[in-house]
Amino acid sequence: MKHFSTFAIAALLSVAFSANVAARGGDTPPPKPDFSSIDTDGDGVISLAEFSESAPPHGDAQTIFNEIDADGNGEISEQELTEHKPPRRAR
Ligand SMILES: [Ca+2]
Ligand SMILES: [Ca+2]
Repeated sequence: MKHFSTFAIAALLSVAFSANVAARGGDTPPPKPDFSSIDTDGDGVISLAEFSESAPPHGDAQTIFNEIDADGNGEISEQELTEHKPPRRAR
């Protein structure tokens, strides 16, 4: 029985590890919003409409948009997107 348990745990760990790797996409970092991919009309700024289409499903697009739009002019420039940092990861 002990032998079986060890095998079962090893199998479970193996599955969990594989799932974790698959979820993270291997060693590649998580996809970061790319300015050009959000700026779909290519005018150099991200409008709320463009942002809403590319925004993550969680959270309110307007709220997140306002956080990134540092100068509050209703458009996100590439600099504003680049300089915006999520609250977490603060060192
Ligand atoms: Ca645009
Ligand atoms: Ca702005």
